[in-house]
Amino acid sequence: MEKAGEAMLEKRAIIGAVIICVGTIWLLKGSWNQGLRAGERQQIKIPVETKEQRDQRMAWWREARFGMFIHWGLYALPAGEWQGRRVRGIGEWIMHYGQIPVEEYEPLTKQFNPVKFNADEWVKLAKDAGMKYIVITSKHHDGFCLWDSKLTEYDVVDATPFKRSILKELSDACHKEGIKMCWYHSIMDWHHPDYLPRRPWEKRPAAGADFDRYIRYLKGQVSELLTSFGPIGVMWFDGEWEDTWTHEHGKDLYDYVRNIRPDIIINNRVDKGRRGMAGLTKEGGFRGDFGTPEQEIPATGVAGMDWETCMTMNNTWGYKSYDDNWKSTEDLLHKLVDIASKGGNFLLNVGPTAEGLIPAASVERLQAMGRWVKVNGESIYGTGASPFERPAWGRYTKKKDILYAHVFDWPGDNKLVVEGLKNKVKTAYLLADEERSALKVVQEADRVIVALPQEAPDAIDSVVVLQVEGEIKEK
Ligand code: FHN
Repeated sequence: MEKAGEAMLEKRAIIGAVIICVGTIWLLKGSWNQGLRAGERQQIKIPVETKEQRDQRMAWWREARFGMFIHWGLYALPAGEWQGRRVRGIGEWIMHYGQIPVEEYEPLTKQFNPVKFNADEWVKLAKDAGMKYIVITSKHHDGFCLWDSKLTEYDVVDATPFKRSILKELSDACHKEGIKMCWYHSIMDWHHPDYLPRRPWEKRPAAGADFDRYIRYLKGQVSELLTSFGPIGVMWFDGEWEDTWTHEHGKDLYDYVRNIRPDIIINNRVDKGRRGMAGLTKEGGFRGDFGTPEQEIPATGVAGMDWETCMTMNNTWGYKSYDDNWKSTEDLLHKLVDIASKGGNFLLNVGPTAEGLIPAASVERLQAMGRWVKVNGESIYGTGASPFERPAWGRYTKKKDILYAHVFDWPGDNKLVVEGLKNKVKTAYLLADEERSALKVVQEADRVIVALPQEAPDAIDSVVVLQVEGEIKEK
C-alpha cells in the first residue's frame, strides 16, 4: 500500500510540477503578447542578421516580384474637386493642394459609405493579375484610418456610416487566397493634434502639440496593425521626409516593428535614408530592407540591393474623377519585365472610388496583364537581374541555369541573337509552347543564335527559354 501510495504521490507530484511549468510559460507568453499589444513594453535590440537569415526573411518577397498598391480613403469622395473647383496634384493630397483645414475635411467621414466594396473581388483581381501581395493605405497623410483603431475615433468604424473594418475584410480575403497582406502607413499625419509641423494654412495652433505623444500614438497603431490581422508581410512606411522625424526615430521604429514581428519586411521610408524619388537607400546605416523608387525605374539593378518601384497606372495614387491618362497594358507589362530584368519588384497602384470600386480602366489592364503572366509568369517570379547588357529587341531575366529572353520586337529575319552567352545551350523553346518544341540553336564563342518561327506568340512580349549547362556565367 505504502509503495503503491508512494508511487501515486510521486506521480501526482510530477503532474503537479508539469502543470505549474506549463502555466508559467503560458503566463509569460501572455504577458509578453500583452506587452506587445500595449505597444509599451521594453524593446530589445534587433540582433544583426546573417546573410542567410536575411535571405530567408526576404525569400517570399524576392519570389513575388509583383504586388498591388491600393490608395484608398476619404480623398476618394472629393476625387480631385473641392467647392466646385478642380484641385491640382495627386488625389490623396487634396487636403494639401486644396488647403483644406482639418475642420472642413473631417466631415467627409459622414459621406464615406463604400457599399460596393468587396474584398474578395479586389483580392481575386490582384491574384488573377499575377500579383502576390497587396499593400493598402491603412492611414495616409490625412490621418484617416481604414480599421477600427482603439486609439482614435477618426476611423472607418467609428466615424462613418460604413462601420466596417476594411483592413479586417481585406486581410481575411488575402489570407484565404494566399496573398500576402501588407500595410502602408504614413508617419506624417495632417489630422493628429500632436503631429508637427502644422500645415501652413492650418488655423490650429502648434502650441500644446507633443510630438513624443504623437510617436506613442504612431507606435500604438503600428502595434494594432501588426497584431490584429494575422500574418503581415510588409510594413510600407511613408511620409518620413519632414524634419520632425529623425534617423533616431527611424531606427527605433524599425526595431519596434521587428520586435513585434521578427520576420516582417520593412521598406526604407521608415528612416531617413531614401534618396528622394529615386528611392534607393544612401550610405550611413539607415534602416529599411528595400529601396522604394517612385514613378521611376532605376537605369540598372544594384547588386545586393533589394528594391521595388511603386507606380500609378495614370497620374494619381488616390482616385480622381478626371485623371484618364492611363498607361497602356503594353507599357505596364514592359515595365514589369524591365524591373524584373534589373532584380526589382513592381508595386502597381489602383485608386478605388468612393463607392468601393476599382476603376474599370485599371481592371481592364490588370486582367490583360494577368493573361500574359498566366503563360509567362515563371520568367518573372523568383528571377534575378540579367547578367547581360540589355538587348535592342527586349530584356533578359534569369534563374540559375535558365535565361529568359523577353522579345518585345520580333526579329524580321526570325533569328534571335543572344550576345554574351558563353554557357552551352542544352535546349531552347518558346515559353508559350506547351509542347516545348526545341528551337534550332547555333552556338558561337560568346553568342547564340536561335531560329524563331515566323509569328511571335505574343504581340507585347514573347519569351524564349534557353536552358544552359551550369550556372549562367556573367558577361
Ligand atoms: O506623399 C505620398 C503620396 O501620396 C503617395 O502615397 C506616394 C506613394 O509612394 N508616396 C508619397 C510621395 O512620395
